[in-house]
Amino acid sequence: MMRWRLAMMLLCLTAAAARATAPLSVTGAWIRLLPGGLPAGGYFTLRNDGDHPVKLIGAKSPAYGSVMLHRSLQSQGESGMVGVDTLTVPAHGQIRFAPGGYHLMLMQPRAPLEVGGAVTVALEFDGGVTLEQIFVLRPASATGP
Ligand SMILES: [Cu+2]
Repeated sequence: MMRWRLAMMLLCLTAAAARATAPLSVTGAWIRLLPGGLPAGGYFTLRNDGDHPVKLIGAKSPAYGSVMLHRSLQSQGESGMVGVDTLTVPAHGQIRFAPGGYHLMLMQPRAPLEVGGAVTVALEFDGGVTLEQIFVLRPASATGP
C-alpha cells in the first residue's frame, strides 16, 4: 500500500505536465445540458487497468463553479439523488457514470454553454492525481455521447 502511494505521488509529479495518469482512462465523456439554469449531468466510463484499486474523490472544471459526485436513487417510486464522497474503481475494472446512476452534477456555468461545444473536467483521485478529460456538450434529449 505504501509503495502504491509513493508510486502515485511520483506519477503525479512526473505526469503533471503530460496530464497523463497511467492506468486510468476515460471514454464516452459527455454532459447533458438542461434549459433554464438547471444543473447539468456529466457521464463517462472510467477504467482502471492498474493492479490496485483507485479512489475517485472529486471533480472540477474551469467551466463550472461547482462540480459534485452524485448518485441517482429510486426508492418507493420516488427518485432523488445523493452526494457521493468517494468512489473506488477496482483494479482491472471500471465504473460507469450514466443517466439514472452515478453522475457529475455541474452547476454555476461561468459562461453560456452550447450544445456541440465541449468543456474540460478534471477528475481528482486519492493521492493527488488528476485526470483531465474533454466532455462534449449534448442536448437534454441525448442519451449518450
Ligand atoms: Cu445530481
